[in-house]
Amino acid sequence: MITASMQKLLNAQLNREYSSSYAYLAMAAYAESLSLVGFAHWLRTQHREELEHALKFYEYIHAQNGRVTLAAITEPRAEYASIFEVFQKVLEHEQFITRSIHEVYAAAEAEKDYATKTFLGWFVSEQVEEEAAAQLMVDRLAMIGESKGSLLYLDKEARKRE
Ligand code: OFO
Repeated sequence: MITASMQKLLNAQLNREYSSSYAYLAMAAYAESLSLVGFAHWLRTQHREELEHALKFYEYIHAQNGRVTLAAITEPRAEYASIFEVFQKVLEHEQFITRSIHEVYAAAEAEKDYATKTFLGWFVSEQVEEEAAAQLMVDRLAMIGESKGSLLYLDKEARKRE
């Protein structure tokens, strides 16, 4: 079982995963509006992964005989200055998620809630990969500057994400 305060923290994280998912879908829609279908694919894949993350929290809370409560999802931003700005926001957002996962992990540690710590360990590792993937996109987009040809090349590369 989990404590009431841990349940609250896990539900809040579940909500953040859904909000992330929704934000990435809005970013995908922005990329679609520019006909950058490869970046849109990358962002939709990210959207789906966040849904899976949210469900992991859902299942874990229930497995611990807790109660899932769903809160409102933040309305995502629809417009951006460029695809470069989109990926800067992806990176910032993943850094924010890393901090929030670490906070829940620290709370589990303080409560000596070893099961929740073990559950969150997967997310701690996942965040290292998520930040690295976003950082790579930011670095590459920064590298190409205003070159449309290079942007289309990166768009094609982004389409390969599984
Ligand atoms: Fe993008 O991260 Fe979920 O947890």
